[in-house]
Amino acid sequence: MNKLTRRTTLAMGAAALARPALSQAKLLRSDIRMPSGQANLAKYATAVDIMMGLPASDAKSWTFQWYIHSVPDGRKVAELKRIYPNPSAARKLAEETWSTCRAHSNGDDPDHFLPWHRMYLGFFEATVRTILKDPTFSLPYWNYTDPTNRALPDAFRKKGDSKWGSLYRPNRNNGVNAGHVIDEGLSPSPLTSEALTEATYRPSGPKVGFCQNLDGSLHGSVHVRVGNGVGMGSIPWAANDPIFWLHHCNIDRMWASWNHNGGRNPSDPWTAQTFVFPNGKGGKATPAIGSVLDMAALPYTYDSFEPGPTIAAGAAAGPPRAANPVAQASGVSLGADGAEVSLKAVPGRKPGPAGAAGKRLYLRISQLSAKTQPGVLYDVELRDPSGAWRHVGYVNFLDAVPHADHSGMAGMPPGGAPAKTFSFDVTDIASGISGAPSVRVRPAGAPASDASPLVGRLEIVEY
Ligand SMILES: [Cu+2]
Repeated sequence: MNKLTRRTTLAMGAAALARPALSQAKLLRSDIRMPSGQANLAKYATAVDIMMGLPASDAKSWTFQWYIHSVPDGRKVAELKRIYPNPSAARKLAEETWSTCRAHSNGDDPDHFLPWHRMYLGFFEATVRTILKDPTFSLPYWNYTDPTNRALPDAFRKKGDSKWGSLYRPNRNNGVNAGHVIDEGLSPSPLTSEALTEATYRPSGPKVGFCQNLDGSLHGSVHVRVGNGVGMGSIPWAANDPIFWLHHCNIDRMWASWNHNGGRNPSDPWTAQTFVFPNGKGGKATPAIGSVLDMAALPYTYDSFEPGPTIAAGAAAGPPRAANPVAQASGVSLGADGAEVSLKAVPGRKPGPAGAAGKRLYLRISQLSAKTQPGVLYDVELRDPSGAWRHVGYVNFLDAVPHADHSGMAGMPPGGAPAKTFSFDVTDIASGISGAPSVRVRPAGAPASDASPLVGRLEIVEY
């Protein structure tokens, strides 16, 4: 699955950087392994160093940029008071923009994930250009879907290094800063581009759609495997790790790839929703979702897109059908070893055989919650008709831990469960199960003892 062909190297590497920056030329976001990516990575390390030295009251500072995603421990009000003792325009901008990540909290629309982070990245990139006085800077990306590229890039692991030290953070999981691959011990790897097979952006039938799939699976897995509960593994701390921006750059590239392959973004009134950001030049911007949906209209592109599958126009079209629940369980607490649960057949339904009349079966897992981050992925397995456990996929609790003062908190149910759902096609495994289907959810590693992870709902639906 290595997309870095020699052709791409030649076409997109040195040549792109050598080209003089014309005002209307698009900036090229490159793989960090390419010459252009390497050059931008060095600029990035310099910029992070400068940003970390700026006072937090400056919208160009590292802390301000991190706090846009989320101020940890519900301390937004306290931090506003500490950093801005007096009213000012800068304070107003902080009030408007801190803790405004609009996708990872209870009550948020999960479909905001991609456009909100695209804007966040774009204004961060503009901030770096301002700081470096370098209009040619573009964010590089870390492509961990390539199985040969799954160790945290070297530049982020050099503690105290005069050139790269700004990119180091201690709050990473065991082995990560020693260069172990972040999917070590996991088979199959969770770092796949499976989300690219989704036919729609939003949920459709039993499927969660491209945005939520990418968010929950690939995006969440990288967060959880890279950092601990005060690092990449926890939403309020994640953007303090410099790898955050290269991770999200790759996630943005996955979105651009899905569009490139024919996936269509929504075009209804949802696209009029606006968000607020510092614009990187001392002012403020309030872009609408619709302004970042079309790659052709954006000031950057990528050196390489993920190949297919091609999403045919109207792939998800057809008369609406019901997704019929076949078997369910609720309120499953995961102990130190996880849990094994036997789903109860929905009255009047029996869970198989499926596949008849073109029907498929999906295992849907939703309403996840936890007190703190368990710090591990969970392996989901389903027992097939022969009694063997078969791997279905991974789930994580990245955005299942409530964090105070985040947008959406007001409407959050007590102990709240976010709207995000994981959905796996289990037709091949579940077809032919005659009794109650058994599902096993087990931690891949030792979960934090105080996390109390809970899966609110598990169901198999026929569609
Ligand atoms: Cu993220």
